[in-house]
Amino acid sequence: MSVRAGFHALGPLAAPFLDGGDAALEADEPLAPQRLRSVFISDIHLGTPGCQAQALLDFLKQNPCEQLYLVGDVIDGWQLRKRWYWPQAHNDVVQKLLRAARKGCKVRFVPGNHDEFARHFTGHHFGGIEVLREAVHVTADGRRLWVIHGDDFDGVVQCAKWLAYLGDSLYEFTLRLNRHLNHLRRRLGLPYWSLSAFLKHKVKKALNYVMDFERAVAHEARRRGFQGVVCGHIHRPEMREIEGVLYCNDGDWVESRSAIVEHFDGRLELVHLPPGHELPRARAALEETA
Ligand SMILES: [Mn+2]
Repeated sequence: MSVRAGFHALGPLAAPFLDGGDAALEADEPLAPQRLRSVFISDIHLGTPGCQAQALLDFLKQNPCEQLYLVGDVIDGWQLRKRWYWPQAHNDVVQKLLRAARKGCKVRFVPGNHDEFARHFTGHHFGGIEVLREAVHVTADGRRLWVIHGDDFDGVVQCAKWLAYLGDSLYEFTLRLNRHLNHLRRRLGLPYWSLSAFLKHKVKKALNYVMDFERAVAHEARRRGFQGVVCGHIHRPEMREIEGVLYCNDGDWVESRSAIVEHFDGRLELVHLPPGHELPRARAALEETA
C-alpha cells in the first residue's frame, strides 16, 4: 500500500495533510531568524476542543528553530473518530508545521498513542516531516537524548518496583507486551487504556504514579546508554535529573502550554507560554487526553 493510498484509507483524518499550499499564511509571515537550535513539543491533541491551537501558533511563530520534534499525540485520532472537530486554527497548526519543514527546519514526528495511526508510516516523509517510532537527538554539547512519546511505559509503571527486582530482560519484555496488548485492544475495538482516566480515579495515588512513570522512563534511558530522555504523554512538564539521567517532559498544549527547547550552546530549558493568552471557551473533552 502506498503512503498516499494509506492516507486515503484514513478518510477525513488525512484531510489536513493532503491540503494544498498555504499561500495566505506565507504572505504575511516574513522568515524570522532562528532563535533556538531545537524545540520539543507534544500532546497537542489537535481535533479536540481542549487543544490550545492559537497559543501554540503564537509560540511557534515566536520560536523558530533548526530542529523541531513532535513528540506524539499531535492529532487526537481517538477523539476525532468519536466526534469530528477541526476548526481553522487546527488546520493552521498543521500548515505551520509543514511550512517550517519546507523552509528548512528539520521536523521529526514521533507518534503517540492518540495518533498511533501514524506509526504505520514509520520511516516515511510527509512534506519533509519524518515519521519515527522513536528518535535520538544529539545536543550541541554532545549529549545523546532518547526521544519517545512515553505510552510504552503505561503497562509497566505499576509493576516497575517489582520488575526492578526481576531484571531488565523481563522489564523489556513487559514493555513489548504493552505495545502488543494495546494493538490488540485497538483491533478488538476497545479503547486505549487511558492514563488520565486512571489518574482521575486514583487521585491519591496520582502523584506516586507520575513519579513512577518518570523513574521508569529515566531508568530505561540510562540502561540504553542515553544521557537524557525527552518524552510527553502524562501532561506533566518537568526537567530534572533522575538516577543520573536528565528527564525532560515537554508537557502539553491542553493545559500547561509548555515545551522543551535547546539553545545553540546545547543548554536545555523547560519553557511555558507567557501569560496573556486567552484560554479557549470550550474546555470540554479535557478527559481522555493523556
Ligand atoms: Mn499520550
